Amino acid sequence: MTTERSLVLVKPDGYARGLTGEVLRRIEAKGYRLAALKVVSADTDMLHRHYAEHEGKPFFEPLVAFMSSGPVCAAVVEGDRCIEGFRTLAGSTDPTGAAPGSIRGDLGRDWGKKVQKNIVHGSDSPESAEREIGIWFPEL
Ligand code: RTP
Ligand code: MG
Repeated sequence: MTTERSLVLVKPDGYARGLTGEVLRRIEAKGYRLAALKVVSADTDMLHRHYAEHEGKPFFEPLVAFMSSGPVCAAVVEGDRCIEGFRTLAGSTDPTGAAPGSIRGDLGRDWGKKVQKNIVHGSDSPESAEREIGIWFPEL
């Protein structure tokens, strides 16, 4: 077993569409554990830190604006290889190309626009997960 933690966000589009329960259901159905959970209105300082790897890219400021446009649900997900596992559950970044069966493939609909509203975020490595958990759950 390789027990990992991942920082998962239900982004403002997913939260506003009432998909939080569906995302959490899929996480639990897979066998991962919700180690921490809360609804947060993220400020731009948090989001700049969260998305630091994308600073300077053309989609960075619009992404920060989108992510601060409404509440998000933040979760610490725990389980065997759950970092890769959740990204598989999420599907590829662009909802149009995401596989059916995945969260983005089944539910994502950023029609005709840049890739932005894709329902969820999941950490991409153990290092990213610990860094991101520190931003979203400083109390842990
Ligand atoms: P995430 O970080 O949200 O789990 O998604 P990801 O790894 O699949 O995608 P990443 O490349 O890290 O991009 C972070 C988020 O930025 C938005 N994005 N917009 N070309 C674009 O306009 C563009 N590319 C990415 C998406 O919301 C993406 O999830
Ligand atoms: Mg990413």
